[in-house]
Amino acid sequence: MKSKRASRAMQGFQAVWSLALLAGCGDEGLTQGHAFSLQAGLLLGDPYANAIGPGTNSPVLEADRALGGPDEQSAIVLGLLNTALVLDMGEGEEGTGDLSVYYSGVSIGVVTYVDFLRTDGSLISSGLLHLVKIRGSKQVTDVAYSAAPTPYRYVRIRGLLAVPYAVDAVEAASIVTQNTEG
Ligand SMILES: [Ca+2]
Repeated sequence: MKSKRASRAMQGFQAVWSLALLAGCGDEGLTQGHAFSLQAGLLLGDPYANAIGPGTNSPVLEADRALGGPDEQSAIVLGLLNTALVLDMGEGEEGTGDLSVYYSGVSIGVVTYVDFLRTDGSLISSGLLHLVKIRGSKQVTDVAYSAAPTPYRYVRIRGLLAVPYAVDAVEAASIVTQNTEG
């Protein structure tokens, strides 16, 4: 009797623990500022990519899955030379701050680059993209934008030789201020 009650209590504990894990899932790594910028983005404009930009090449599979907010659907950047995923932040929604990259599928910790581009495709600056080996199913990391607040229209995420990875979404910490009154 005593052991039965103990085991029932244990089951209850496990259920609560599982729920806590579920509830907490996805919040890890997201800072307060991140949540704030997400909300501000919804009010003022879209901080996510709107379209595939020029220069995206065939070693990127399902590139359009990197558009919009994180939804666990990812573009696959194959581990081939000169692979590039170029994302268009949108006209009037150019990024002006650091870029958060939602990614997954990394087998070893590696570093690549994100290029920040003007509307004409010219390079403004590049930032390091640190991809850590994924412990869970997804990860988010910030790429520093050194030329802030110069607006960037496109971001070019460079591939890595022999190390494929998946990009779910990109999010600018800040975007050009939109005049909602038109
Ligand atoms: Ca996605």
